[in-house]
Amino acid sequence: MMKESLIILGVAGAVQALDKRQGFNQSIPASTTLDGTAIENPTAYATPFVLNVEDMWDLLIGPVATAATTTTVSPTPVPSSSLIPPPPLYYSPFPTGAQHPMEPKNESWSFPKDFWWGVAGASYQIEGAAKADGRGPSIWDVLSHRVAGFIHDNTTADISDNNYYMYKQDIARVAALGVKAYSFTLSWSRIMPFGRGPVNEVAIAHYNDIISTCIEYDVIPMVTLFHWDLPLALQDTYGGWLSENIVGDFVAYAKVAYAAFGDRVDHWFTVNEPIVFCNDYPLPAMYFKNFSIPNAHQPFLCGQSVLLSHSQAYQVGKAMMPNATISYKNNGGYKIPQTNSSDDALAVQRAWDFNEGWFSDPIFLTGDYNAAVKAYVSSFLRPFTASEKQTILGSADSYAHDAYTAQFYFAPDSGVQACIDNTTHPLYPTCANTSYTYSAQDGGWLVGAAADPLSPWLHKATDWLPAFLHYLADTWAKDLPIVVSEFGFAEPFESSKTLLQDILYDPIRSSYFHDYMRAMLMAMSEGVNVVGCLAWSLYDNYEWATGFSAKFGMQYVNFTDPALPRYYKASFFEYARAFEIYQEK
Ligand code: GBH
Repeated sequence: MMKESLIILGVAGAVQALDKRQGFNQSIPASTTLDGTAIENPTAYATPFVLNVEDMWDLLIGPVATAATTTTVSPTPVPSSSLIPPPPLYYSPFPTGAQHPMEPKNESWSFPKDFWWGVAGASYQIEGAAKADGRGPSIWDVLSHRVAGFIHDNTTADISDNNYYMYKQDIARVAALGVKAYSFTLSWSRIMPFGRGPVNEVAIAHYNDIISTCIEYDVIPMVTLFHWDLPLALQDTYGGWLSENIVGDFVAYAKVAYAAFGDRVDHWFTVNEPIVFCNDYPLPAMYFKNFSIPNAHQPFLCGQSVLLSHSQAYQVGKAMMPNATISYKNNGGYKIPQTNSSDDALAVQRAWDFNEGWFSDPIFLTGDYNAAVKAYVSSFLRPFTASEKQTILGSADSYAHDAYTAQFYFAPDSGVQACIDNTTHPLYPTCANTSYTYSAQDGGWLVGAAADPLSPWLHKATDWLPAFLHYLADTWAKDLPIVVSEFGFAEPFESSKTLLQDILYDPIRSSYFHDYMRAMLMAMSEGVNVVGCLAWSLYDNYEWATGFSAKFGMQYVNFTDPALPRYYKASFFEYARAFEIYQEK
């Protein structure tokens, strides 16, 4: 246990923490002393409380559930009966057998021999073992335990897939289907319980064993340093990503990870989807220390810290591991103009500028923000120095994109320019409207089959993938390889299915993977250099604010059985089959 490190909370955080546990009644107004003298600046007073990691759990999170299994499970061999693929979804004019229909093969498509196809998961979503072996709390432990109404089904990821103890089985099961790569995230607050300071050697040993197990099964380990589970201590000490203080802490954490795992891990991602976690600011009021930064500025302060942190962690990583591939994960759907009007084209451009371009323009093109973002942020963000720009530019070895879907974009009713000129417009500053349907003139149909209603952003829009990949290549990747670092689908209403065999036969997710792989092959045959892809996700897991109610797994996990058994879904076989058919041997 980490006793040696101190966390000093400001008045608000500590009082609030005590308040929650003990029902303290703050009858003394914060702005007066006991003898009634007015205090000029009450926040200048800090508590002398010292919290160790156990205190943080007790005061700031509360009781945590533990799994039925809390020791590392040895893998059991996957029975060969579990490896029989399902009957196919597609009618074939010349079926050659129940399990192996003839698939018309396009002979001009192929995945090169060294193309790596894999599966991905992320620390908070899969690990469970929330308090085990000295892990410190992250902001997601607060969001799931404390923030009323934040999680759709009121669940936490205290146990989730119990991957912390079951990883050997998990790796054996993906290896049994021929998967070549497994992408997982380190939990920052396992490795450094307070995000900075002491390193937890038990956590290092744990991830070392995950990596060794991958190698034992001939699966390439790929590591993400940060997938949203920010150590709570960093949020409550200085505002987490809102403060540039995080840069030094992130780089120090990255160094610890590179030093521990860099001899066996060649593929690194620094941060997952900064557009998403930066737009999560401001965090819910009253549950985190409030640093009085205007709400509208917070995502961009976070973005600034991310660009500095990522780029420095990239440079340090390349110095320590010259042969490694280091990048970060972008995200966002393909943006289709809803009509061919010039204002819709402008809306599409601004949507790219304020989303992917916010990070990708500095990193891949110029070292600095694009003109649209710059016009907005220059009144409240300090400019990057020349040397920071130099560090940022070129700080990625591949263009990694979480490319799930596509949407239509169009101009606000008042037009794009009127929105740019009106800071109170609801779409300001991006000034782009978005829709999942074609225009009324084009029939008004949905862009493609809808995923689960709890993932309303997601549709099967695989027809647009070739255009999407060309766009990423032409705009940002240029000569660098492209990695599709996440893609996947939430089968509609899967959580209301009750029969095991019904759950395992997931037709829309299967057709998503079927068509996605062929769309990717088409783009590759046209010259787009995709070197690998990672399907989301290896199994059902904690879908953030949706809890366990939307499912992205290619394996079902029975969360009501304490043993948490895993089962392959049909879609996993569909994904694997694309490589049986198309990958060069
Ligand atoms: C990925 O993000 C995440 O990396 C992964 O952790 C997650 O499990 C997976 O997707 C599946 O969701 O509901 O309209 O506010 C994908 C990009 C960006 C998609 C944020 C959902 C919220 C849109 N995500 N977005 S909305």
